[in-house]
Amino acid sequence: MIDIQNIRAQFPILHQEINGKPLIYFDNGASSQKPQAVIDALVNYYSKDHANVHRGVHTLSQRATDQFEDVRKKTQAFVNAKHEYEVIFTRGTTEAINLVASSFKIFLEEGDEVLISAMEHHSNIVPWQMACEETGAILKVIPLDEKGQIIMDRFDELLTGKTRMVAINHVSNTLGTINPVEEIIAKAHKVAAAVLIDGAQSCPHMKIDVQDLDADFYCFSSHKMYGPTGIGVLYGKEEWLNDMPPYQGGGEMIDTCTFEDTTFNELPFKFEAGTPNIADTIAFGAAIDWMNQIGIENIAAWENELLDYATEKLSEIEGIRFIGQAEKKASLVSFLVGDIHPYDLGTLLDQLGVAVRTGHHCTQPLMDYYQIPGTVRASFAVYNTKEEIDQFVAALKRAVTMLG
Ligand code: 7TS
Repeated sequence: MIDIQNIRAQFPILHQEINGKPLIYFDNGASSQKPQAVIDALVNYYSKDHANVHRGVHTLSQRATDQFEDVRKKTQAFVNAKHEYEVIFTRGTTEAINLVASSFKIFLEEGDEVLISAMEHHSNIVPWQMACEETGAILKVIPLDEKGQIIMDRFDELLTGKTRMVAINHVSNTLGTINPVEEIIAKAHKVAAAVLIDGAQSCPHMKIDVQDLDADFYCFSSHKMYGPTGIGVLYGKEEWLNDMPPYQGGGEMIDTCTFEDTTFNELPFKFEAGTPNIADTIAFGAAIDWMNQIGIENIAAWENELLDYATEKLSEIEGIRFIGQAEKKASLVSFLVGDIHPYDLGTLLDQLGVAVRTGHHCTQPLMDYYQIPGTVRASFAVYNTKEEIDQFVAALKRAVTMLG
């Protein structure tokens, strides 16, 4: 069991009023708030330990390097990667996917196929479109059923000997659907296709074991996991990462460099050109410690309770239409009410102190698929409460009355 009041007390930002009302923060899918431990880690690092990493003999540089590399070990343990050097630090999920899509091009030839699903975030669509455009490979889209789940029979048909890559989100940021990635990975491997899992919305909410899943690549962002912005992770299997060319050139990623020729550094440094985001990486380590201390199973259990409670309470609202009703869902509700525009609902909710996201959630093709302009999305984190959901539903009822 978790002590919700103790957890809330650790998030300074939550204790304020917005438009004269206590803040209810339900935009965790976009970015979660930060506990004091993470804020302190940033301040402590800059106050006491800052220097560039991997290059100085002096004490500060060694301290910074030790702390930075320690986070790689924590990340390795967090997702159960086999090797520490399979953890590549990036700016976030977006950069992690771009890195793979760019470097993986060497394995793509004209007529090869890349499979994505109809529920992908733009960051797991556009990099593949770019890679396909350059190589002549073909992007194919796995359709969804009316509940917002991948139609596995269609996936089975689309997966062929031509498929080189399957790129799928673990949890949809718009629908909340938890995809059967284990099954998808096992099937893809039977045709020797690689699988990239976009874990931006799963890592904050559930236990991830990349070895158990047998994922080739797994991408996630610190800022959705109670950590800072500007730092994320690409986990990649050693075999792939060794065969892939570097994404960017620069300092740190070389072994030897002359004007004629350059040889590349070993993993993970081959993929980490330039001075990394040291401070935010170290504070991300504090976020991992914080999540471990609460326990990812406890986080998941509480958020599932919030999800069930919110779904039940929202169902009372006349004219509500849930977008995304998968059997297995994580931590968010997306909906429309009657023909009220989601933007209008979001604006009124903000007046009432409730932060939700409205719009297409960077999944425009998915909105086109459902033929809707967007949704209102309430996404939960471990510090949210049932009382907040009650207040949110009451605020929504008021907003609907005013707009109806
Ligand atoms: N993939 C998914 C499934 C996401 O939800 C997001 C961000 C990204 C990738 C990109 O992550 P980034 O950290 O690199 O930006 N999703 C959202 C959202 O739902 N609202 O704002 C950002």
